[in-house]
Amino acid sequence: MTIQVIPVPDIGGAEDVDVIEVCVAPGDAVDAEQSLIVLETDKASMEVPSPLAGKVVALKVNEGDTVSEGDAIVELEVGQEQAAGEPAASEPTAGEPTAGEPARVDAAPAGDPAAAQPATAAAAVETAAGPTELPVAVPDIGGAEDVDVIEVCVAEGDEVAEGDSLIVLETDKASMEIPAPAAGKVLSLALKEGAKVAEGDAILTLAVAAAAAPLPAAEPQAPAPPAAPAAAAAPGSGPPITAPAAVAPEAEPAAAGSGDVYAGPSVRKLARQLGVDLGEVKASGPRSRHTKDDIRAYVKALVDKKPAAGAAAGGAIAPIPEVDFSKFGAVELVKMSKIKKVTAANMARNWLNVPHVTQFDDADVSDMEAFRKEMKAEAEARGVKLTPLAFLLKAAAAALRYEPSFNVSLHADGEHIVQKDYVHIGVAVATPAGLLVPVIRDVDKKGLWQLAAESAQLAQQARDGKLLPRDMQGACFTISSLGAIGGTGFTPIVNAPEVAILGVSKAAVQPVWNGTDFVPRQMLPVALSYDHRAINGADAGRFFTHFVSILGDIRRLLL
Ligand code: CAO
Repeated sequence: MTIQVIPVPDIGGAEDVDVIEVCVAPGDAVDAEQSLIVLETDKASMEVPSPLAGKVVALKVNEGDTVSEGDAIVELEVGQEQAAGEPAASEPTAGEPTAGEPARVDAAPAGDPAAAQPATAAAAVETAAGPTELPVAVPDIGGAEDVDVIEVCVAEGDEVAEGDSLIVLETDKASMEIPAPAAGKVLSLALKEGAKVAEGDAILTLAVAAAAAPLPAAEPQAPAPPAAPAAAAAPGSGPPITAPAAVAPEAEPAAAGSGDVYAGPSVRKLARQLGVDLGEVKASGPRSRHTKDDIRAYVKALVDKKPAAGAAAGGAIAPIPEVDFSKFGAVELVKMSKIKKVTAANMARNWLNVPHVTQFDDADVSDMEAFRKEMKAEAEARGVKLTPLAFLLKAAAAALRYEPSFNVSLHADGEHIVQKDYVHIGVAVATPAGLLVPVIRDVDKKGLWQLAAESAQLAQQARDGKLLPRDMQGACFTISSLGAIGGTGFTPIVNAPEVAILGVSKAAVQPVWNGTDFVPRQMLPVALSYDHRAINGADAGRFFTHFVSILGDIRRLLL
């Protein structure tokens, strides 16, 4: 067993290249050709495979480091046989590739200037004056043949700047963007998405200002650097322009990097900038490739769902899981009415924003009900139906005046409360379209007949869909009565920015202890929910006791 240091191979002379992924850990057994790290420039990503099989003894780079050719990646414990047959991996021989060079070298030898030569024989065309037509061809891509064009980033007529991506190529090991060698206008495209290309194949023709046309590469560099022009010829002076090489010509085109994720370097860069794990993102591109739009959609969805973040820590709301109910039986999707949707949103808003406290009590409405029945004939004569609601409105208005801390709203500035000197009360009305809350104004100034008439009229308007927005605005407090329907109690949700709501259940005769006997009394269960930011329990106790005492003896309304 010997220890071999595996260095960064020839990466086309690129310096300070980002290590975006370390694919192995100390103790891992790796096969020859297994990826050790993934490197990424702004134009290309590439995996660096292990030249030898062995066991990782130590990591010499971390994710986020930058590396250049020759920097140590890992220490590998390898068998004698392998070690003997290979040149020392710690001595990278970029430019002198040999069978044992620890970089994957599938292309023209790195030291061969031909590797950087313009690849096609097409001639650039110079016009006498004005723009020059500049054919742009696929640069040296490490000798790879039949490479897929997975994206054409420009269209005919587009203006491009030097360095803008023209096309994206992808093999099973790498994706690379081919940048424009010069600024100009795309005159014609020579290929489409899905085409297969090799070095020298025409990409497009650019119209460039003569002065902007790239100069010929005097002496092609060896090896051609990954992000610099591989070769350029002056228009009209012979060889065509190849687009700048986007990836180390020696490097086997790089892999996606994380599992089955396929994405171009610029997409990966965007993902990294936003801290997005591409493995989590749904790919919509051809052959399940990730696009920038996929990342944007993913981030947008996260932002929209923001309250769910941190749910595991108990700091927010976890989303309710989506369930395919049809697995359990017949289902039908029924469209929600607009009112139901608004109600749902408002309920969730109020429930989440308002720290609710609900107090319960039973009002002895025996005398009130006796009085109401006495008034029945008179009510009929007036064309009014006198229900408990008018009494509830009147008692609530009196309690709001008695305990003004209930007649407030919290100011949005968080510094003030808004104390109201009017008493408008909303009444929840169940309608076929959903819940509506018309508002009766100045309840404290109106008599029972008027309140009965107005509430009946507004309830009817609500059921007929004839309420105007102003009919539903300005309430200080809400009454939600399920008394005609049933139930012994419920906890109503405060209708913010109001700070309290009364829930009324069904009155029933109950045995009540009067100190000596159980006597049958008509008891009305009531519940008071309030915003505990605005109202404290003692205030609520006073309000509720006063309210209940009025219902117990409506003569108190005169006091
Ligand atoms: N206990 C026992 N009986 C009651 C009662 C109570 N708390 N409240 C009303 N009743 C009786 C009425 O006296 C009337 O009986 P009579 O005809 O014998 O007098 C009957 O129930 C029907 O009353 P009503 O519903 O016509 O009139 P109302 O004034 O009591 O209520 C309204 C009006 C608009 C509040 C009601 O129609 C309504 O829509 N309630 C539903 C509100 C709602 O959905 N709240 C929930 C909101 S949160 O989800």
